[in-house]
Amino acid sequence: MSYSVWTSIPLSALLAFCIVPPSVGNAELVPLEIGFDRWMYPFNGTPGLRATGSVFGALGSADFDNRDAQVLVGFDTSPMATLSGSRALISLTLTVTTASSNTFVYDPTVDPLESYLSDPDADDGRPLELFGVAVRNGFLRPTLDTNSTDPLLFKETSPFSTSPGVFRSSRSMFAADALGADVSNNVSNGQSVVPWAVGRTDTVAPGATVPRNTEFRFSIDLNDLETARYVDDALSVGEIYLSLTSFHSASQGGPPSFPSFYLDAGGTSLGPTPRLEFEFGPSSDLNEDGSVDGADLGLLFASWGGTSGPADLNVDQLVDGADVAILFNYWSGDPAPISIAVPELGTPPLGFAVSGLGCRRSRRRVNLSR
Ligand SMILES: [Ca+2]
Ligand SMILES: [Ca+2]
Ligand SMILES: [Ca+2]
Ligand SMILES: [Ca+2]
Repeated sequence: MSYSVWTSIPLSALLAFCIVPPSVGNAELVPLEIGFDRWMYPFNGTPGLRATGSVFGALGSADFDNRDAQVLVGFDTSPMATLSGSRALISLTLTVTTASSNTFVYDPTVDPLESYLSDPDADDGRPLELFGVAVRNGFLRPTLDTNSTDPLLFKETSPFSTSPGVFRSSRSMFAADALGADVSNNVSNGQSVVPWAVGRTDTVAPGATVPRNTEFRFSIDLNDLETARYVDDALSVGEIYLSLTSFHSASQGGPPSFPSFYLDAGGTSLGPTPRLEFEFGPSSDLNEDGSVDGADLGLLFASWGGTSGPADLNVDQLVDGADVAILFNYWSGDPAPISIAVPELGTPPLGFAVSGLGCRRSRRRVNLSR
């Protein structure tokens, strides 16, 4: 079995930076509406037209994936092409809304692998887990274009598998880690995997049943460098895809015991459809003259140690070296600095070393700071 992964950014390009926790202040929020949704389940007879999509597992089955029913979502990120060219991405959150009524119990934390094998589950319920996606069966990547006739692009209505009657490890598009490895059977493979986010809500207590129209938010962990690379590549291409999964149990003919979520039903919907919210910090072009250069660096240093303002590029309530790193990442002046003596916190930035050419941006990039 082979698969292709839809990422290509050198990890080295990201190592000097990191993402900070979600915050407010000078941040700019960009919400995106759903552009692709697919209930990725072997017996979905109306792909691309579903009003809802459910997630559940099939542990112990030799025929079906452990993460049997998945919900795939995609978004057009092109509206952020300009923003992501000068600002650090500081948070990324997927929101989905339950269409199911009191069919499952809220568990806000990852359950250890052993709890799916031999150990008892320490807390009630199972978490909702979010991953990236990858494709196989000859597909090169997904597409938002539902009218595409390109056989190399997986769209909402593309076949679940190109192997008739084979359901395990054969789905054409699947939940994957940031390197493109299929995580759909991690339990039977004995692999502990870390989801990119777990669904959380403030309106239901852990251990309580979840009513219809409950919003779940997935705050994607951008501190993970591989995940950040996946997101960065998606911004470059202009499309991002994610997979929602869980190990809730399901029994044929029995009452629902798993979550389902509103989808767009091919253009109509019965409730709030999935949305994705990008949060960017302030522009590195602090003086708004169209260039990120020494003048902006000077303004940043003038704000050194401050706890707010546009120079706090990662919106962590402190102007420090992390913000300098972000500014360098978007440097467009000439020459670009490649080394700098960053002052200690609280110390006025009396001087810095500039040498050579480098650090010039040639593409959008996710910024990372500590
Ligand atoms: Ca848990
Ligand atoms: Ca649990
Ligand atoms: Ca400037
Ligand atoms: Ca900062």
